[in-house]
Amino acid sequence: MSQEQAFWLPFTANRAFWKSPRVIRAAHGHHYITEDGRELLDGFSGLWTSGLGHCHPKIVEAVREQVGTLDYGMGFQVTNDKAIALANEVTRFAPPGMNKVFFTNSGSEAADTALKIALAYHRARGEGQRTRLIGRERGYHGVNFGGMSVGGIPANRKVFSAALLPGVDHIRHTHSLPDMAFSRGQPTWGAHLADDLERLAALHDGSNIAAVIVEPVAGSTGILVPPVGYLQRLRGICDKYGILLIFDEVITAFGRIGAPFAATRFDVMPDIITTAKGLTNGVIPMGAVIVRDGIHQALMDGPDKVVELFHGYTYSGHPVAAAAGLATMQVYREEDAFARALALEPAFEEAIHALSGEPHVIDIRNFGLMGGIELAPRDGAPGMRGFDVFLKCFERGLVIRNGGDILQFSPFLDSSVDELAQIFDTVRTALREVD
Ligand code: PXG
Ligand code: PLP
Repeated sequence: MSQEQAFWLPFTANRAFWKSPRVIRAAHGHHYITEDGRELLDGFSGLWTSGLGHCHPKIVEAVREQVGTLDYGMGFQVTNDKAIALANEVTRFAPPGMNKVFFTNSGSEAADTALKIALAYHRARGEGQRTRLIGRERGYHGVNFGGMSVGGIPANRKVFSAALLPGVDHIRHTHSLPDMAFSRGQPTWGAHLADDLERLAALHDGSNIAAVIVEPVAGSTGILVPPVGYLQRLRGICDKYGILLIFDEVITAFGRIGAPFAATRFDVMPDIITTAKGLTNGVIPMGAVIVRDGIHQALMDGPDKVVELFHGYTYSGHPVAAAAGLATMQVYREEDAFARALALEPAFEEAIHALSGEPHVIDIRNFGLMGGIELAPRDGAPGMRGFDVFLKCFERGLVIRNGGDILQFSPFLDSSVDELAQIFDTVRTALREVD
């Protein structure tokens, strides 16, 4: 590509990228096709998005049909049939008592929407003093101002420091290499880290805290698996002080950890769930906020012709996205996709942990079909070794993702054991090649 290109890529080293661009032009099933005709195995299910595989015929057909029937419909004071149907379908998968769904277009918007709903809820109940929001170190809740503020990724916050929301604190993250390296599944050490919320409740008085938002399993910062008992303890502390618990399930929902939601798998019920990605199998952008009935009810209080929540997006409940979502929910059921993911988990765990002892590897962790391999950073160049492994894998026909020096894996819900072997054999070769 000799000509200067206009496209500015997100979360990408743009200048290095354009020196040797990686461009995909098609996909089918578990593979991508590049612009120069190479077939690549997708080891990341899109970007955690596409658990059912690319271009699933039933979802493709539903989108085709919908775009020729209702391309867009006004979403404020009017709606469309597909948005109504999808909200109902989503609640069939959601934990009991969580029967109201607000649509957004991304996980970032879902995070900001959830925080606003939390504030509105407390105010509607006469607890308008509950304004403080609590996130967690190493949390990722997207890149909009709310999500960035409760998020705990230093690089995402640094440049925007002065514009972060006021009144936000963070509890400690749950990862500790000395205490849990090479754990399989949930580490047994670390439930006490939830008590950090007690510290903030004491400091600010719990009655001033609106909500705590956490990823049940943190994804973007390298698969941080909650210690046994940690999420239960967090729930208990929230109950003690009347703090809402928000689970950001943008990654963990819809089969990624072998269940409809992490709430189901861990049997810990949040008050609000945010999701996106697997909601439409990544086919059309869409996110959602699912709330406990009582939260919605508290806001349905004033005169009935007055808007209850001054919030929404032009594309909230977009009919084509909703049609993709409906087809996705149907395929999850027909293919028994969450049970298949759960059944694949032991093979995935074996395959990823077989890389312990390979060069540079200082930790391997997994839960559901989420896996991370942490590499020792190069002296003075953090992240570069991970990036080089990503590039080597790409050259060898495999797409993975590196978050700095942590390699991340997100196979399809119906990946085969052979594909898992191909993924980790390629990574092994790459690890032996990089310095
Ligand atoms: N919350 C969580 C838990 C996420 O994982 C978002 C919110 C934001 O969603 P949108 O749709 O606005 O991107 C995410 C997104 C990675 C990676 O490398 C993960 C995400 C995005 C980009 C990279 O793991 N997750
Ligand atoms: N900016 C302007 C000028 C707008 O008119 C709108 C929506 O009408 C927005 C931003 C928000 O866009 P969206 O609803 O797609 O988030």
